Amino acid sequence: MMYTEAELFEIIAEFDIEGRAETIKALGPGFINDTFIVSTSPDMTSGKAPRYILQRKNHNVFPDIPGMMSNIRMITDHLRRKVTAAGGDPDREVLKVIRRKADSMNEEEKSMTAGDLCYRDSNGNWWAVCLFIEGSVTYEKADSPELAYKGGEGIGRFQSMLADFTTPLNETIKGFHNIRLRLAQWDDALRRDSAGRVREVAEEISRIESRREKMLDFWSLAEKGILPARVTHNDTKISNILFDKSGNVLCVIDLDTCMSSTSLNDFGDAIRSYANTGAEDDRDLDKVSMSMEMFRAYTSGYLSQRKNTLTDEEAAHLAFSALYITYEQVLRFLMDYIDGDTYYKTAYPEHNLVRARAQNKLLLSMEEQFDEMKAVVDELMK
Ligand code: GN1
Ligand code: MG
Repeated sequence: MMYTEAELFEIIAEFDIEGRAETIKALGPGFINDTFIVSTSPDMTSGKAPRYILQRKNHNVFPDIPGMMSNIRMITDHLRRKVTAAGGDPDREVLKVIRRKADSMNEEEKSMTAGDLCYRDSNGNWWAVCLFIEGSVTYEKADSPELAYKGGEGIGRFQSMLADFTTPLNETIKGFHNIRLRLAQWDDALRRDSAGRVREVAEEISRIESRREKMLDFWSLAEKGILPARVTHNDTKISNILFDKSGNVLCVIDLDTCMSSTSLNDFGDAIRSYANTGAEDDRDLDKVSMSMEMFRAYTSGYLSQRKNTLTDEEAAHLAFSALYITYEQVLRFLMDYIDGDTYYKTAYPEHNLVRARAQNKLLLSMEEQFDEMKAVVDELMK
């Protein structure tokens, strides 16, 4: 649903931002939420005019938005303590969530967990706000091994700072990276064939099926606790990381999917994004492959922070996690195509199919280089 500018101004007025909102503009290519950037008029005395990120959180995807905001509060509070203790600047190095104005909240909101961090409008849509970090840079693609190294280092640090976080987190999306559950959804989608597209994608379907058992075997390691559960971000693609001007990771954003799971998800998803020589939705499959150079760079940045804390089982499965998450992504894009494009935002009718094919090409390239990937991990673990 589209909101008018006037409605967006009413929504931002619910939040305790500094100054008066001046402009609100749509931002970025997120597949799930709607994102806006809000500028404010400069404060008369300080001259400061902070900007904010206003987001409509997709409640079809996230059934419990207050529960999700509660996770985000716990995680960012923890990170703020860590960054402050290390002498860093918590307003730049941690996502800062903005509260509601106390006097605009009703009794129900006041009694809700994290009711002070989100607003539900009269259409039933949920909104949240965070501070925009000035001077930060984002990338849709890693343009150099140096950047991939820094990205790996940043995710490694994020995981290290959260290593002693023990409060249970809400499961914001049930079984998010659980391939057993995804395959059950997949079986249902094939049976339903809602959009009548199953026949058209028979070849793509058989590729998913041929890898089913291998992927379930990996996931059973997480189910049995052989791979330990840790705080994970679950969406570590490069565009969810803010870098500073010198290419260091400032801060990890988009904390909506932070949950407890195997930390290998975050490694695998990052490789899926950083090491792809093409775009996630490339139509030109010749452009898509996994760059060994980027794989090595990201992995060395990551292991520079995590080498001494990963268990032997985690280290042994690091390389496979890239195949696992890429497979899951092929399945999710294809399943959404089969369902008639109900989950991901799409720019054109066959977008999800194009995405699935491009991710499948990436998966093939990873499979071809799998032995080498494992050898790189072993070498860097020494
Ligand atoms: C979605 O919203 P965005 O673009 O950060 C998705 C991820 C996928 C990604 C594919 C909640 O992330 O899981 O990997 O698209 N997020 C959710 O690019 O489903
Ligand atoms: Mg996301």
